[in-house]
Amino acid sequence: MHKIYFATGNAHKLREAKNILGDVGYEVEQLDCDYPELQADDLETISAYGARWCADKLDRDVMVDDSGIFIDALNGFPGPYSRYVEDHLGNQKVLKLMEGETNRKAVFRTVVGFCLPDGEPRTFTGEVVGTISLEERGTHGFGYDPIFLYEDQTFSELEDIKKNRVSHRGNAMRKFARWLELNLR
Ligand code: ITT
Repeated sequence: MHKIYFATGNAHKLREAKNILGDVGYEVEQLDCDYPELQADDLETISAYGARWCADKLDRDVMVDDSGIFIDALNGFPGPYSRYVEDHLGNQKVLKLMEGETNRKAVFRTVVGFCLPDGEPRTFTGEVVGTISLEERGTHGFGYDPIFLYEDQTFSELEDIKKNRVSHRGNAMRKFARWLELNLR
């Protein structure tokens, strides 16, 4: 199996997935499958549910990616609600919530979900630890990238290729690719 079908509506994730999985020999094709976003406290449950839902609906193997940013000082918020917070608050309001906060640790997490038709979904988790910057910086990337500092640069200050090497998504997708290699290829 050299092709991976990726159900996502997010063009930035698709671009990153094509690069990450392309580097380890897989072609990625986008699927249109708007799976219901389960309200759950953990990305694993949401991702597994989405993968199974799409695999059953489309009758084919499907990969999904559910991601979020977990900010220590906010007790892990926004975590699984990252999409909602980005759409309704945005980075400036997140920075406002963090004003005066000295603990700026944050973890970006991606859970890749994969399912074959009539199969059990599997999940592969990738993380990267960083800090929340004091202001938005950089022009690359998307979403929370301008406020997520990895070492001394925000993800938005890194070229895609560098972000993918260390990112939550890179780590999760490379884990998934190793599993595919051993189990399905
Ligand atoms: P899907 O169609 O794949 O579900 P989505 O944009 O809804 O796309 P998520 O729910 O996984 O994706 O993303 C949660 C939020 O986190 C959303 O606001 C994204 O923009 C943001 N996000 C995800 N990955 C990111 C990354 O690598 N860098 C910055 N922000 C990211």
